[in-house]
Amino acid sequence: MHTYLRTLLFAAVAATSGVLLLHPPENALTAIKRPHFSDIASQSNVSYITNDDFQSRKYFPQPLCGGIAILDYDQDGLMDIFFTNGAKLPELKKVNSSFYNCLLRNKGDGTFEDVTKKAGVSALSGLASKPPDTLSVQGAWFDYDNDGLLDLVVSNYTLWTPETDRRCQRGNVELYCSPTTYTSVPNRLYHNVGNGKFEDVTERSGFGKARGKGMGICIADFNRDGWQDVFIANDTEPNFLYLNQRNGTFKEAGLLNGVAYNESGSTVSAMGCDAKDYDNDGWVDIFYNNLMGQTWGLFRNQHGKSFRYTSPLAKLVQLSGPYS
Ligand SMILES: [Ca+2]
Ligand SMILES: [Ca+2]
Ligand SMILES: [Ca+2]
Ligand SMILES: [Ca+2]
Repeated sequence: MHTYLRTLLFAAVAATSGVLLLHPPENALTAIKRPHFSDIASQSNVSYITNDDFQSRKYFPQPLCGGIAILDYDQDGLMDIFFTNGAKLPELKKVNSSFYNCLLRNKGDGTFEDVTKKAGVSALSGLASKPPDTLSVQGAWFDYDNDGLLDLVVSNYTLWTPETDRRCQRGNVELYCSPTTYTSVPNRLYHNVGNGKFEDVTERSGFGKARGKGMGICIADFNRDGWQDVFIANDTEPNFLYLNQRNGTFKEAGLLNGVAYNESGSTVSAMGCDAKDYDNDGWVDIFYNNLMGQTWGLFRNQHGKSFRYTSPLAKLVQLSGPYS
């Protein structure tokens, strides 16, 4: 190499090194700025452990066990935590305390108090009106009639009893049966009538007309008319979009709005979902995850008129393949 060029190259490298020495490497700054979490569970005296009564015989409800809701149940400005739990199988009964649900009250000092017994559950709430043997998956609070009281929507999966449980095996290996071997059911909507009481309005509201295998629930005003709408991801069946008709009823319009199926016109094992405006255009979009080997669904809201399946454009095909 020419001496002059070598000198220039050295000067350039030295200058670059000087810059590097004067300023910390970019990845070090990134490391400092990155948010991180500390596990503080051990600071609270909590005995909750999720118990799905796992055993060699695979009962259908086992993998659906355990959920978490974050809420401020006592309205003191601090978010509390509620855990659901499983039950002894196949009888599906909470035969001992290892299956109990758990409510943790946020004490505001980084610790939580187990108030499960103190809080109790009222049998007169009106929330126990679902058909017998219904396997529910998720609940979400929202005020669908804009009266200032939070109403409740519950996604339902199927009807199940120990007697109707199907046993699936490959050779001697126990398997969970395909969801398609189980019946589809409506989701449920409960109207908050005040004083801690609820009314089951599933039929009157139109929720009862659509039957699926409900999993994740997302609430948003997708068409920006001032009334909250509901998206429910279905496992192996078309997803639902319940559009609020502003008169106490909903119209299921998942197919018309392009969120029922993926780009190939197929259903997937949709599981959890979320509704956020991922591209900051002012219109809330829909995302769901599913099983390994399938593509997570991302639906871009087309100004409240319909949705467009944008998983390939957003490069979710490559990202989601290996994950559940
Ligand atoms: Ca609280
Ligand atoms: Ca309400
Ligand atoms: Ca709306
Ligand atoms: Ca958007």
